[in-house]
Amino acid sequence: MLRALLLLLAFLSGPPAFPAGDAGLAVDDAWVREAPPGAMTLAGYLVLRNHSDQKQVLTGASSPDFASIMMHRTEQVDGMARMTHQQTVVIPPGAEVRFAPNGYHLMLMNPKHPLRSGDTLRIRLEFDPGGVREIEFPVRTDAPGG
Ligand SMILES: [Cu+2]
Repeated sequence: MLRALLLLLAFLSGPPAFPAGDAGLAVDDAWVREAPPGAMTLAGYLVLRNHSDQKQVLTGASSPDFASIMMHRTEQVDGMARMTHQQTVVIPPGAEVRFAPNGYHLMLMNPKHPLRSGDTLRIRLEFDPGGVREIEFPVRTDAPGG
């Protein structure tokens, strides 16, 4: 709620509505789900909003806290949840793509140290043509507002 208010205030304070270099691409509601100790993977979630009139493509992600990060999508196939690797994720002009449980997620592989609820980590997202964005992901037990 406070965050929404701050965003509204930022918007009302006049142009530019988006910071220089933003390229009309907003990244919101980023979080990582806390996993049991020793877990080899964690899942990261966020919302990508493309306010521009050109397609944006998420082409990769990385973080010093993980050996690697992949984009996955969970889909129901014959009643079974199945994760498929996504080489890229396209955000069409004017559209938003939600990374959320049971859908798209960042698959965070092999954490280099324990991550507990309350920690914050940084993940580098690469967009074409939007460029590189460093996003803070709080570690939580459940979705923001959920
Ligand atoms: Cu996955």
